[in-house]
Amino acid sequence: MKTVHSASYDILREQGLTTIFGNPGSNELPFLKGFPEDFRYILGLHEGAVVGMADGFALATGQPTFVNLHAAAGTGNGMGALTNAWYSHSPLVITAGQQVRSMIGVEAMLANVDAAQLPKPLVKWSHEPASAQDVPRTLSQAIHMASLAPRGPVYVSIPYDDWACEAPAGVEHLARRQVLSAGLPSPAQLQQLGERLSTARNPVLVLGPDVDGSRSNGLAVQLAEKLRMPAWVAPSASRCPFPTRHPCFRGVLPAAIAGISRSLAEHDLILVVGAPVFRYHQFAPGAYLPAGAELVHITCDPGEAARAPMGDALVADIALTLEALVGVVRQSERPLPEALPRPATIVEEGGLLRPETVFDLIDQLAPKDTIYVKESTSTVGAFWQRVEMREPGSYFFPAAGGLGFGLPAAVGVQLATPERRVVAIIGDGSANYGITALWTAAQYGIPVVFIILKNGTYGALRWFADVLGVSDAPGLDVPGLDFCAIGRGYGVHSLQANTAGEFAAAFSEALAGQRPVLIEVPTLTIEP
Ligand code: TZD
Ligand code: CA
Repeated sequence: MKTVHSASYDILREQGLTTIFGNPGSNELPFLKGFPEDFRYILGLHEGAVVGMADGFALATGQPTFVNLHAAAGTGNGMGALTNAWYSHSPLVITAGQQVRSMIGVEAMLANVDAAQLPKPLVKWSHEPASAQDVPRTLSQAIHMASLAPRGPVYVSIPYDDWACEAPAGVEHLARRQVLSAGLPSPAQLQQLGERLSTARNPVLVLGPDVDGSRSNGLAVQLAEKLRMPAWVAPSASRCPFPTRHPCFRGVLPAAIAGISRSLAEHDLILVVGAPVFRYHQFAPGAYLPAGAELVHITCDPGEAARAPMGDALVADIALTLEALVGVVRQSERPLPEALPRPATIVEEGGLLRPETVFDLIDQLAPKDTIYVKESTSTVGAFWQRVEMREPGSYFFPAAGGLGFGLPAAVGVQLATPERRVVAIIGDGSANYGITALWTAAQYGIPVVFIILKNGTYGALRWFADVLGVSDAPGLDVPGLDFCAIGRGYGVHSLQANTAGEFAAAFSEALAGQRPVLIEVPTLTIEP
């Protein structure tokens, strides 16, 4: 007899979901029974860390990634992390164990009452199959739903008495299904857009995370070079879509309405690719666009296209569309933009190190293809200025600003990308939300270099408090944390660095080894 259990594992195997991120409970044990040898289970000690690690893995591989959580409580613990997965189009297939079917109605312990409702609105699709026989097909649907554009997390609740049931006849067809999408604009749409770009007087490119997500960074460079236009990163950047020392590179746009208009003044055509228009943050009202400017938006996400407050939009595959556009636009005669000046080296005055100095040392010492996972909110601007990123997939930041992504995601990205080194740059505030991922790094030998910038405060909130005129808010400082002791407690080799020399030595030692290392660096607070 073929069971629901074996049919489901066949589907996961054929579809390439053989790494399972999870934290188990009794409802999940029947699923984990007879765990196949060609699968690997990555245990996280808290579901926020489980989903964060899976998110990093999914973003780095671009593939649907399987998560197994415990009932309602485990799902709830993971939901903060889903805010980021939702906005980063991360294809997470999240499953949770449910009580046996006959015990859900009486609300026995661990019954996930109204399970499909629980993770909404942070998933694309959520379901509890109506019968055991429909579990394999539901998992197949979940994988394809997560993978189709716009990608995103999905959720399936599975009663634990389903796994031992007999699978329906014909179930083997599910494992081999291919569900593909095609998304090239029509020739007429491409011609029209190409003409609009070729005849613009002063066009500008604004690139978002889905350019990096579709590995189209090189195509964005070709388009910028052909049209000789500057390239900005869309506000609230969660990935790096363009090489940061290219002459066309202009930096990350501010996340405010007025600030964007100011930064893009003088341009007559703004081409936004692979980002929402726009992911604003601080409220600074003003004109949405500079005077006289038009905006064209290419996105894989109909929701992004429809909700934008201005501009025209084209919903299409990012990579195919950029490739086609490079072909149809005419080579511009304008001079190539001039590269941004490099920021001056900071003169340290003794006392606490400045984050800029740490970043300069990282830029000097790290391999050029290093992957950075960043979650220190007050140092984002300094980081983008000072650390070169060249390759696709070089930068990950929480896409919804939900803290607890960085530390676990770094572990997931490193697991997915053993051939490149992952350096996680995490604030002393942020580190606490996902700290248990240190244990997973230590136990599975995942060699992330964790750099904890310890300024003793929620630095970005101090800046925000000034912006909002709040001078007396409680709860903005985090003194008394010893990350070396915490790191050792979770089994991670941990070092403290108080000076530039000590940091260079610790970072070099970490890079030379093949195990996870935590470096705590006491730093000054700077403005974001
Ligand atoms: N909780 C969660 C889950 N996400 C959040 N974004 C916040 C709280 C609020 N928050 C921010 O938006 S930034 C920040 C908090 C608490 C401070 C982070 O402190 P840090 O970084 O030490 O990581 P900086 O460099 O000191 O700002
Ligand atoms: Ca801090």
